[in-house]
Amino acid sequence: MIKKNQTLGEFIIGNQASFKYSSGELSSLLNSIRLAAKVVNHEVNKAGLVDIIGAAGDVNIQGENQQKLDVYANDKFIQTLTNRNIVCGIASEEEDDFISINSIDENHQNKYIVLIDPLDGSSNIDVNVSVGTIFSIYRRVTPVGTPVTLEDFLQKGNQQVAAGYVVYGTSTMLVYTTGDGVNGFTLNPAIGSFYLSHPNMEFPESGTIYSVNEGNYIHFPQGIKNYIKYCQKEEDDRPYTSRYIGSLVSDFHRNMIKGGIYLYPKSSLNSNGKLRLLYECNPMAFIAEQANGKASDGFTRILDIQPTELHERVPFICGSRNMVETCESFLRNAQ
Ligand code: P6P
Repeated sequence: MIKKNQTLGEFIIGNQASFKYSSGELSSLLNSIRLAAKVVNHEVNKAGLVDIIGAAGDVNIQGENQQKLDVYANDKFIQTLTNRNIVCGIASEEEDDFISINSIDENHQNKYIVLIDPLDGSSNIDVNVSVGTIFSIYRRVTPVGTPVTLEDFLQKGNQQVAAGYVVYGTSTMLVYTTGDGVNGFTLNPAIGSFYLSHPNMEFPESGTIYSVNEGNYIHFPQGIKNYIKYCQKEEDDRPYTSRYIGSLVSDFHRNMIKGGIYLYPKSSLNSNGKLRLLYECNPMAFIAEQANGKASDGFTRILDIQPTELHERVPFICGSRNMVETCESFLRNAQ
């Protein structure tokens, strides 16, 4: 039920009945993410003003310098989700292992797990370029009443019940799906409410923007090299425009609005690419498909990949359906 300018809270409640597990818990979960997003947005917007940027000194499991805003965002999302006593487990890019949330009465009655990339694009924090939060929600598969196990987190992306992102850009938006299309909400910072600004978001079937770090060109597989040269060729509606922000959420969001393709392929430097399957590729792939786009590793649908590790990486090609399928054909023909 779409009413322009309704708040995110009204939208969540209004669509609760259409959600097949409409127990109200998912609505409460989404509202806790809404709250955490506002708290993190406040801090992101003043990052330059307080001594919160700059490496926290720690290094996360990804081997990346942990920026203080990464740590802050991670803490806020975990704290908010835990305090609301809604989820039974959380996994995060910033946490080596998953966190079992012992519900307040210790009987593990909560049914949902959340996987998050609390601050994606963190290398952009210090240079005032947009960053984002990505979240992915599943129902647990192990028995209610017992602590969550790794099995609950290693579900295929096609089992997600909801996924979304927050983009902290020129304006702050929360974009999410529960499997019934994709809707975007823009934060009015003056009053702290998200308003429905982009109902029924969809990828244009084709586009003229390609997003890839061409600094890695010499390390790419031949099929990717051939596709990039195709994008640059003078004919039909090409050459395309190259746009690469260095924040998946921002490149994805722009491509969904204007049409385009995002690629983080495998290379001789990263045999499985860089992006993490569970809390980057799966949620973005769910959103992409709900917006009539496509997401694969170049050969296999992202949402059909069986995860084997919490922080595993996969090659990621995502965006306008026709562009992804053209790229996949270049990869197949180069085999
Ligand atoms: P590179 C950010 O660290 C991220 O995970 C994505 O948000 C972004 O698209 C990509 O990595 C950038 O990686 O290697 O091009 O700097």
